[in-house]
Amino acid sequence: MAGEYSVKDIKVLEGLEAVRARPGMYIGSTAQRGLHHMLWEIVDNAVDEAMAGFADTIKVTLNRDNSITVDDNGRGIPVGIHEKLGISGVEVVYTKLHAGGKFDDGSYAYSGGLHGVGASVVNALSRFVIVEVFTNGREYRQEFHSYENSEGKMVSGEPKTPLLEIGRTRKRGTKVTFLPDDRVFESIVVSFDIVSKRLRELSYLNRGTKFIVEDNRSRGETKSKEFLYNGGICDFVKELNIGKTPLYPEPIYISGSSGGIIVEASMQHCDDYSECILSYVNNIPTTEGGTHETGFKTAITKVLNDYCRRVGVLKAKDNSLSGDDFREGLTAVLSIRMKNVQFEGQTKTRLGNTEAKMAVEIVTQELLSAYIEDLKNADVANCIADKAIKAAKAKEAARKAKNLAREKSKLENAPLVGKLSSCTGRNAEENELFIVEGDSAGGSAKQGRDRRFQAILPLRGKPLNVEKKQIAHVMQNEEFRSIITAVGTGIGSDFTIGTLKYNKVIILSDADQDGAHIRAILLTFFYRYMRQLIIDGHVYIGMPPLYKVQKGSEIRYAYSDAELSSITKGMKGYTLQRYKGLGEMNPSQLWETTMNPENRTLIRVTLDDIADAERMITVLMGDKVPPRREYISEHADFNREDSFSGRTDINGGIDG
Ligand code: TSJ
Repeated sequence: MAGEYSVKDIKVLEGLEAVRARPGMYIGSTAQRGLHHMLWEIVDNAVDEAMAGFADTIKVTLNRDNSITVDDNGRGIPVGIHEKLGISGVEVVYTKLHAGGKFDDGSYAYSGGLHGVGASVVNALSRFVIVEVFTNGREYRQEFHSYENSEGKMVSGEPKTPLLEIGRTRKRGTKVTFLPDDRVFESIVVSFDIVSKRLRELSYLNRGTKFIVEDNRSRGETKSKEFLYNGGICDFVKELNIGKTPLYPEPIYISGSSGGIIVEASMQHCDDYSECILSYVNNIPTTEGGTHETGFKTAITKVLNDYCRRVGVLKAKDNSLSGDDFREGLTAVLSIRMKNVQFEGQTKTRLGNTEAKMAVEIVTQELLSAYIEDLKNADVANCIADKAIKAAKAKEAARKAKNLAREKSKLENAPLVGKLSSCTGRNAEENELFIVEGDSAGGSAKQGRDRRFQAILPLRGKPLNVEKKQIAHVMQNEEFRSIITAVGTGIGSDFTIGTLKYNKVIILSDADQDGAHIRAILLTFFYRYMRQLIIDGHVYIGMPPLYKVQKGSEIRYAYSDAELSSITKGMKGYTLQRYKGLGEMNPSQLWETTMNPENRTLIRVTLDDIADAERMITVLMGDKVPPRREYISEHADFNREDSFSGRTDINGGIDG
């Protein structure tokens, strides 16, 4: 069998060896993200089949040996011999770099993969891949493997068998099982939660396709979840609005295409003041937005201003309302499909294609206008117009209040940030702002810090819960005023990252429920009013120790219960102090354990998943009790790990 493959596969295998040599180039990283990326590459192929209308069920199975099976009930990867390459379709997909299951540029060009690298990369980075195809009453199977040969050289993604006809079957579809290579990845254990979240998102974005995840890894019990939304992105919007009060019962839905770009959007306003637009290109979240989102917003502003003028809510002499006014309280999901996607931005999650702006603007303008102008929808249109007028008035009132405050502070010549202890250094790149819970901890932090680059802003008591508050209200709040002034960027539509005064903004609160609440309020504030600060990775959570272990003159600190037991294991005659708050540490202890860049641990707050963050924030910080109770009873466990999952959903990662 070996001889049969040797000649024609030489080139192919060289290709896959390149993937082995530099996996990061193909899947981003070899950490958890990269591992899951492998799975998404495979799932994307099945999603393509569903989008083409040939499959309606996709299942991901997590197996005991850490291998993963993905199957669909579509037409099956073509088993015929590829005309030019002389090998089966299955083998093309798995051994040709960039073949990725797309045989021509026709109906399959919309597939997702972040890098779009395809199944061959997954093959190159797996110990084995087994492909089973069920089609035309027959079952086929081919295996691939990666191994170290007798000369100690890695052979990657080599066919172990040819494509074999196994027998007869009544099934239809493709089934792929692969074992990520533990010689490549830091860990090969896939997260059930991450898979569930992504499949749920995919099921919203691909209406009518059932996604199943099944976890068979723990002995005796199988965990599984199923996602199927016949309402597609409208169901998504409804779900995001759980815990809020919609102004009209059904989300607006539009779907059309222009210039070969398929556009789909759903939107619904609620009685609160936040704006949440989730956008996707080819099922990939565009966290940083981009051209499609711009086109969407432009069209909404235009259509709704036109409506307001036509019905006389705006008179000839009135200025048009701003986009912000129409987006106050708006939840929307925008999903487009297009070819040759270009990503830009800090995290490569902003769409750059200019043609996308045009297409979305044209489709949205036409279809939203048809919806709004339809007499059947007069109530909806009036609700939106009403809401926008109120928003504009509130903004005007806020502007006046702000000017007043500015005049006043000019008069008194009092700096707004009375409590801030700034640092002496002027290099924003190096500077850090610690927002510290409580005056006493604030005092310790001031004495303990390195004043050359660390500034301290103590917070007295609990800050205002900004969720459900209008921006004007937030700006009148003294605590937030001092934060806004200290950070230097401005907020909301005035935000500019260029004037940021600190590279790191670090939240330092106690390791108890109150501390978790304060942290949640502050994160909500940054998420709602300075989101870019989070997206660009400037927001951190400081981690004070939970315990001090002292034996004689030797002192050690433990940051978790696990660390405490490992420190005290076998130790005799020590004293243990549990820190209930930051205030219990003296300045030098606080510096040593929590502020000194040499020793401290910071958690960087990241925003992978806006849908998730939105859900968590409205549920935890909003004013409706039942959903909050539900969420807390699902997640509550106020131990260390979990008080940190207060920041999660806005997901964290450790940074030295
Ligand atoms: F690529 C892959 F191996 F990763 C993979 C492909 C993995 C999984 C789970 C599913 C698939 C897959 C591919 N499912 N369905 C298909 N369909 C095709 O490849 C296909 C079938 C028929 C035709 C046709 O034109 O007749 C075209 C294609 C692309």
